[in-house]
Amino acid sequence: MRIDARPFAYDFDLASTALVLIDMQRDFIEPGGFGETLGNDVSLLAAIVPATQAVLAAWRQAGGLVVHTREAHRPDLSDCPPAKRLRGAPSLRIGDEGPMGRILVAGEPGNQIIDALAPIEGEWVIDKPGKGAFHATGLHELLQARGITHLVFGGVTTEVCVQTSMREANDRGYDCLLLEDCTESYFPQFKAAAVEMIRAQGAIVGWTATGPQLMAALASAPPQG
Ligand code: TIU
Repeated sequence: MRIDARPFAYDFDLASTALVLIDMQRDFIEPGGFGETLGNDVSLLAAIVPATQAVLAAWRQAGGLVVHTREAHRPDLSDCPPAKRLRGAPSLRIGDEGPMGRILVAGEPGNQIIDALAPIEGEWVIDKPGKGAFHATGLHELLQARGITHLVFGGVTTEVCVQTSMREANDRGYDCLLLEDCTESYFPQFKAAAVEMIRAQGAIVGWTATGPQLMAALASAPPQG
């Protein structure tokens, strides 16, 4: 399959490509979670939910692998370095009790993926203690075992967890595509800059395209199997 991406065409094969949705969690998208404790207007992020839902539905229909990630710490915070915890908002830090349970802690209501994009059976859910999806998760080994070479990214936030994950993936040899309308930042100027820096210098980190471009490619492909 081919997408007329930027800065040039992105070729991929469904069987060796995963859709990776980064941290579409209540903690970032809904009021009362980690994102808001950091002083952000979280309402900006909800805007990408319909476009992301459409892509997820099309990818599921095509039979592709879906990987969801969650930024999540163990309840004892043994996987949260003090350097990370102490740089949060002083009023409500990682592990503290917030309106949606303990902030950024696995199993808490706020840590769940939003209902609109909830994982279904057979999809991977990777809890990650860092910003990047490859740090301390075993994701690379899982993807290698499955023969995955290409990753299509969406999620939040563009310049933090999405870009970090794309850079980690790029260094591990994956061809990475970012869906611009399926990613968002609390800072529109940071999103714009991240998108530009990813595709600059001949796709130095990866390619960019839109959800409808991906869906058009899926629709034009011959049926699998
Ligand atoms: N603060 C911010 O923009 N993002 C994060 O802390 N985590 C993710 O991006 N998921």
